[in-house]
Amino acid sequence: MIEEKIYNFNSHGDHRGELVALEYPKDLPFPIKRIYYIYNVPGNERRGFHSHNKLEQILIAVSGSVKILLKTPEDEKTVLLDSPKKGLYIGPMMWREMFDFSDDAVLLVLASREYDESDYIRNYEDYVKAISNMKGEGKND
Ligand code: T46
Repeated sequence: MIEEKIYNFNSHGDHRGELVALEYPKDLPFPIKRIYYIYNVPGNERRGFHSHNKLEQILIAVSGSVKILLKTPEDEKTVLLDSPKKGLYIGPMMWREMFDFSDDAVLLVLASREYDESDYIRNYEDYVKAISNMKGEGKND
């Protein structure tokens, strides 16, 4: 069963507005090696459609909202990101798709590793095979 891991960040709010500060190891499970953000996504577009071998990430909707589908061969779960105070952790070997971006959505991603195309599994059948190989290897431990 997929159990999403949500980080609830502290926001320093006063009459001037809000500020969220994220530090490793106090607030984050890994030191950040890379940051990217996704915006201007048409509401009917879906992105992602891949898994990562090693990468860990935290996704934050710093503006607007977006839905994240987390999927394994056995299960799937949709998580709504709609607050700059909420971070969704996605670890290795989890299929993800992002969809239903609001017009004002900005999806900020904190990543544990530098960009490396060879870390991606972009074909779902390859992903299912990789999971099944991992389970096979586990049986011999
Ligand atoms: C993920 C989800 C949540 C780079 O050159 N450097 C980068 O660090 C990244 C992330 C992407 N790119 C290039 C590679 C492609 O030519 O930007 C282009 C779009 O990337 P992609 O199609 O992989 O974007 P998404 O939105 O499908 O997926 C992204 C991340 O790639 C992925 O790691 O988990 O967001």
